[in-house]
Amino acid sequence: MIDLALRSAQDYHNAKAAATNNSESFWDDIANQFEWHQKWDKTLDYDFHKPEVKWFLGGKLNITENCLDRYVKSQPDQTAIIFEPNDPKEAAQHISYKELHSRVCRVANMLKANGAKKGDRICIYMPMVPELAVTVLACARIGAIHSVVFAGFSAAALAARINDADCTMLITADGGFRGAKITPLKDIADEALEQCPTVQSCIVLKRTGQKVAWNSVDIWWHDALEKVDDNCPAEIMDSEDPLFILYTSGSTGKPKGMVHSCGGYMVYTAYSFQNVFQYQKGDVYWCTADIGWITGHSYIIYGPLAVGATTVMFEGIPSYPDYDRFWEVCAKHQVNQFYTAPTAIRALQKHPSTLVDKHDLSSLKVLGSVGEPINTEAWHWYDDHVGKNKCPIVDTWWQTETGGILISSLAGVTKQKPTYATLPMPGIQAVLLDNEGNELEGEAEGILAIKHPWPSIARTIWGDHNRYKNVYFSAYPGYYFPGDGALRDAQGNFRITGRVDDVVIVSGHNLGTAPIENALNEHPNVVESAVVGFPHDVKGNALHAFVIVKDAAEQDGVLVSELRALVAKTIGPIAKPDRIQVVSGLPKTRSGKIMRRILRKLAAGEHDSLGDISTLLNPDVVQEIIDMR
Ligand code: 7RM
Repeated sequence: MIDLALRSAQDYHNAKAAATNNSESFWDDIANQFEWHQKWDKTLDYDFHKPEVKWFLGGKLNITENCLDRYVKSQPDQTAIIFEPNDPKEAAQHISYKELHSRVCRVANMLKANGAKKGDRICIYMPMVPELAVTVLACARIGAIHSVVFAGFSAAALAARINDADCTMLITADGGFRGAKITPLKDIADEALEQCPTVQSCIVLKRTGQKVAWNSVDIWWHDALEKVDDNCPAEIMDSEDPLFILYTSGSTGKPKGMVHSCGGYMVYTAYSFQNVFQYQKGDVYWCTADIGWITGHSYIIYGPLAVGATTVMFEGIPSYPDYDRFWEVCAKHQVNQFYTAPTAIRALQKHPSTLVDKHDLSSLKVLGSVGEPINTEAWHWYDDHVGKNKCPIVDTWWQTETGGILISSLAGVTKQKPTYATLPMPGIQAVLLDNEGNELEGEAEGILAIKHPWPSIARTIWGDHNRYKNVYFSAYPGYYFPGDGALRDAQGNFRITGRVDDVVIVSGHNLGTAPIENALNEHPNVVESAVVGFPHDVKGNALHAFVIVKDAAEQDGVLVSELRALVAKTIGPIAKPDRIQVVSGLPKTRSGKIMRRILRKLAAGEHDSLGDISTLLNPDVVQEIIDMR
């Protein structure tokens, strides 16, 4: 293993001081622990006004040599990936570093044999099976730029992403298992490819065994693999060469293809993984995200493998075959670090806690949260029932654009504070700004911004550098602007309050919708809520709350008055929602983020201009909400 570890609060403070005083020599020392074919001649070149960021300029490397070859030498038989299938009756797989290296090299040769080369864009639309991780790494092996599209997206969404990057190859599967359902990936891919003239070959993995249509571009994975061996020297990449593109939704309909580069991304994901989760050799680490999201890229594949860890890949869903699957898998594989999202915690929290308590979770040492602010109730449930009050919880704030975790406690090393992401990582200069862009000091609430680059910041938006500039660097010149609001306590801990675009001005008062949701969520019968503004004759805007309840039998009238009183008590009468609507679900993205844009339209009665809702996790609830009003 390489030694990147911060083991005490003192280590953290020293690292932070070193990174602030001389960021370049700080990152040099860390980057020096990786394997480079050629050392960089300049550590950092940046100008946030242009904007341009480059790290380890002139450095040559291949990230897969750092994730694989290095550990084939030092720990060939150590498990790299534990694969837990959707169906608990199917055997789990333990893939060693040696085996993973061999599989990656073979698939890399398969890609090459079918025409792929350095710099090509390859779209990956696959279920959460080991071949997905292998394909991602195989692209990196040959210097092709991978663009993973979450296997729950529609044909239209897939086609838009393939075309945006002019991908020449698609890797997919016949189908994917998800709980009791099968996603017909090949059918969806076929429909998408009707609109994708640049795709010359489509390699299809057999997973479900279902019948699929066959076209001239199609090649079976197993046939193509038979023709190649596993000897594949790594392509030598420039530190700043793109490693991958990953699409993230923007405020307009068109998704943004965030581009990450080889050197900086490797250094930062490894460093942050090691220190946030305090991973120790031999530990079993499980991140429940899908590889279709940045969390899966950085903290299932690259970060863990770059430090020689054992990482669990789970094909299924938390509710299948029952609502205790997460805990069953934790016990089965003796998981030490468990990393999930608040939306999953809240969903599981609705079910009897005996489902958690019946499993032996004594292997757990660290719990993590990512994706949205974690509300107080969910934080404590996680702490009490899953961690048994013995596991530090790391609330990790970051984005697709940041590549890695920017604000989080370091498990057991720096102090945690419920619902606070806490302190910036060493090298991350997080500040709070007022609306005019002035930096706020001490205890304050404002707009979160980052002053100095870190190695894994996205370098551009694929094909649209101007949009990159406008979205992230124009609102507050000289800063990276993530679009989130935050508050800071007297000790410097940050609490992310939500997207700054989720602020509603009611009768001239700026109201963040997140604190109102937190207040609503305190009610014992509320599982989840979302609050949005809608136009109001008198107040300018008024608030509409959508709430999901545990017990639908409770009288709506009683509940509504209790909720209004609760908000008045917690925040103030001004924050009382005008409307409170009980719903069975909230429209969410596939990664579990509430689509407030759609709720705003629903609250405003603009049912006809909802835009494309087909990429939602649950498009049906939209109609349900309309019908119930
Ligand atoms: C990793 C990921 C990014 C947005 C971000 C925030 C929200 C993520 C937290 C959080 C509060 C957290 N990437 N967010 N983590 N908010 N606390 N710990 O989710 O690109 O998909 O989303 O998610 O608003 O800007 S993402």
